Amino acid sequence: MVGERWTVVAIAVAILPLLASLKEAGAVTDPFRRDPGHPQWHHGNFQDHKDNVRRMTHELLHSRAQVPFPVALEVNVVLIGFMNDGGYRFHLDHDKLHQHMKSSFPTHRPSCMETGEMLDIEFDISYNIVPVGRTELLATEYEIREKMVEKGVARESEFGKEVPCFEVEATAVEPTFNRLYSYLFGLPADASADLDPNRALPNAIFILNLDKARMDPKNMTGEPLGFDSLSELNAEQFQNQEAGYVYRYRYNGGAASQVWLSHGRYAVIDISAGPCSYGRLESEEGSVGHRTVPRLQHLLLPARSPVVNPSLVEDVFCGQISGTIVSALEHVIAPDVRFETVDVSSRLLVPIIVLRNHLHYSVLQPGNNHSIDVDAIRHQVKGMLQPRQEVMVVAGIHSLHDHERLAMAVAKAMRGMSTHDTRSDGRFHVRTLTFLDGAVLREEMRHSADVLAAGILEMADPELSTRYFRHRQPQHGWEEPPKNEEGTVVKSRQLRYPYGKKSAQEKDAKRTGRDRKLSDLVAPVSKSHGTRVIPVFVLSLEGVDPQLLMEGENLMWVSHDAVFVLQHSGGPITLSAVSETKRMKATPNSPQRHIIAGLAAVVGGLVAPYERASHIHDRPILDWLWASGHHPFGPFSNTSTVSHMLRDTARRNAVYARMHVALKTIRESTDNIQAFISEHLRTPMGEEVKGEKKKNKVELWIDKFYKKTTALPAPLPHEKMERLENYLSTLEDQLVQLSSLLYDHQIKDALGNASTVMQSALFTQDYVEHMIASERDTMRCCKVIYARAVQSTQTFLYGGILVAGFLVYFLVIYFSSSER
Ligand SMILES: *[C@@H]1O[C@H](CO)[C@@H](O)[C@H](O)[C@H]1NC(C)=O
Ligand SMILES: *[C@@H]1O[C@H](CO)[C@@H](O)[C@H](O)[C@H]1NC(C)=O
Ligand SMILES: *[C@@H]1O[C@H](CO)[C@@H](O)[C@H](O)[C@H]1NC(C)=O
Ligand SMILES: CC(=O)N[C@H]1CO[C@H](CO)[C@@H](O)[C@@H]1O
Repeated sequence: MVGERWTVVAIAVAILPLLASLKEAGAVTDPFRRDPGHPQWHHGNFQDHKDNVRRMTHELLHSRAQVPFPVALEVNVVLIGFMNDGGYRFHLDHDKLHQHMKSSFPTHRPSCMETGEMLDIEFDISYNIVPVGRTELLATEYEIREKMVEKGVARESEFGKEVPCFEVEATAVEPTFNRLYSYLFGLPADASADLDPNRALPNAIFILNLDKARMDPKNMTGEPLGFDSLSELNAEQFQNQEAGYVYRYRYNGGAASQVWLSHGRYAVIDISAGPCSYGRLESEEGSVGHRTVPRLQHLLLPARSPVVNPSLVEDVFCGQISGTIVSALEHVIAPDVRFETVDVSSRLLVPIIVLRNHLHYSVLQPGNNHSIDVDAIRHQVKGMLQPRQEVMVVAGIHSLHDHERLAMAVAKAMRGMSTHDTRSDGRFHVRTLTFLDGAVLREEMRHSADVLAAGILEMADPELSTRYFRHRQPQHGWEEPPKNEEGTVVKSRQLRYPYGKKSAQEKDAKRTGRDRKLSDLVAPVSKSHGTRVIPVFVLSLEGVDPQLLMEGENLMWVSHDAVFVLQHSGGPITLSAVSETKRMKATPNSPQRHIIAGLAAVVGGLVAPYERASHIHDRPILDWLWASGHHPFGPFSNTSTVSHMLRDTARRNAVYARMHVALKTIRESTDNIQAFISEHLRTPMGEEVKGEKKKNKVELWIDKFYKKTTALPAPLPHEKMERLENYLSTLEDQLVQLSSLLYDHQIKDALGNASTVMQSALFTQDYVEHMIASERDTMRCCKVIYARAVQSTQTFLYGGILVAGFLVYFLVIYFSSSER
């Protein structure tokens, strides 16, 4: 009996490993599973960039050449279906793509959208090209096929025949891509939802080349595909790779596209989907057409020349796809910055001020189409905040009738615009559209924002109100409200020059701001220290033109300090934005998405992924390719949240803004020193002493004096120069460290360090100014010594030459006269 039992146990022990090994055999075809020994994704080493970063940083600090601060950035390009296993069994050599990207787009310098200036930052991009295996390819194809829904017909190409069209809801296939992302980068399954700003999470661009014949939804077997479907194609199958249908993605019901930005930290480019076309009517700018994203069909099955050279096709495709990758980099991974705001406040107050001209409904009441979800807004803003910053979102309703000035402002801001339409009967028709001018609104509202916001906060929580606002009661009836109110607020240090010239409005506002204050409403209030207030004005209007929009066919308008959103119950408004053959519609009833978009721009400094400042055109230009996806901007999106990729960008923007200010300050200081020295140091001929030209960089005097590479006497004491030089070399170390932190996505630490750098730059500026002022004083009383010092070396030489000249002159005179 006992023996029998032992045999059973022994058999069980023998069978268990067998079962386990069977399970493992099954796991080979199990996609997205990392087995032990799976090659680990390798986050490149900062050491590879360090020398370059240090060299550029040194140059930046020690020369007057406009060298930007280098920030190393790693981009992962994931290739799916490019190893003779995807559509057309096409092969793309990942080394070739790597070389191509590295040589054609090694650096990128973002700009500030508002000023049009380039930031003092340059991305030094390193590419990781990651090919994906067949198991994952088949699994992805299977998942996408499962989610295809038939939606009418579409044209295969510009003039092609009409074929059935299938649509894929991108949010439905997103979990598959999330798994792929976690699998590739060795992260836990829910990594993309991680909110920790200090976690190093990679950015990725997925490029898909799927086999449309294999995933043909007209031929549903309902079974996952096996490896046998990866076999070589015969000529007929090759010709038939488009499989007589078209599929497209829609992100949460937005415009149909073949590229989209996900909720996580990746973007997707599917070259086998589409073709799609979207853009704006009557505008040649940035429209997406059938050839915007490369298609293998055009390369491998050209209509005219039937013979194609495979390696040539690979080269051409490499060039084309790199263009698409660059567009993703410029628009979603390393985009421009909307406003150059340096926000060092510890608290952020977002009062949502609803101004309505009716009593029909309240947009703050939940459960309606027009409702504003304040919690969701708070959550989104939190995602873009800097570490250790806290946010308070409050909402309140005011009646526009109670605030005459604001009502007048709204009336003043209405503008007319005539457009031309062709009606369905072919007749030409002129229409007048009304829109609200945001700049006019802002001008009027900015003075009332504090007062209204304080009122709302008072209602919500009186205790918090005293923390954010200090009520100042004039002690006597005649006492003016304090003049230094603006001084108590942490100001964002920035210049507002819309592309060069300062707006007259801005100046005007400064001048007349105080006397227009709405002091008649509530007792004067002032914001307390360390609070940044971003008012969101929601204009809930009834009885207006049902087609009323704001500028630029939008329902939202932002300036660097306020957000304006329009809400009315007019019908869907037809826009000039077109997706395929349909014009997009704006629903002015639901303000939620527009509020989030506005706050993303002001709080996070995010630009819409279809905009970019262009220095060739000297204005922002549009490119609609990335207009679809997980972001709240523009007519083609239908999402009220901000993706993790853009949230990261928002946090990085804060670091960049600080760096920009710090570097600008340092540059100004060194320029000041340089100017001071040039003023006092002249050659005996009265010319300024010029630095030696060394391959387009000018060495600074401070460097020369410090290193004693010049014999000239320094007008500034050596110990002071030494202190400055020490400061510059510490700064150099700090900057290199900062670049390293940014490379590793350690945004929290980077922000802390950037603040330190900015502060010390500001202190140094003060120090330099002080030093120059005191030295100027010294110079004034010691003029003689200074003059003598200059004479000491060069003037002796010139004097010697002069004496020699006279001697020769006299000799000549003497001899010529003695001959007589
Ligand atoms: C459907 O799929 C089967 C097997 O995968 C294949 O043999 C057949 O040719 C396909 N039919 C069409 C119309 O694509
Ligand atoms: C847009 O998004 C909302 C909310 O997620 C959804 O209810 C609506 O159906 C979407 N629109 C379209 C056209 O799918
Ligand atoms: C929201 O709008 C849709 C269509 O525009 C309508 O069918 C639905 O009843 C509305 N919901 C509410 C709660 O008003
Ligand atoms: C100058 C400075 O603040 N350096 C800090 C940058 O961040 C790292 C990591 O948090 C600190 O260790 C440094 O002291």
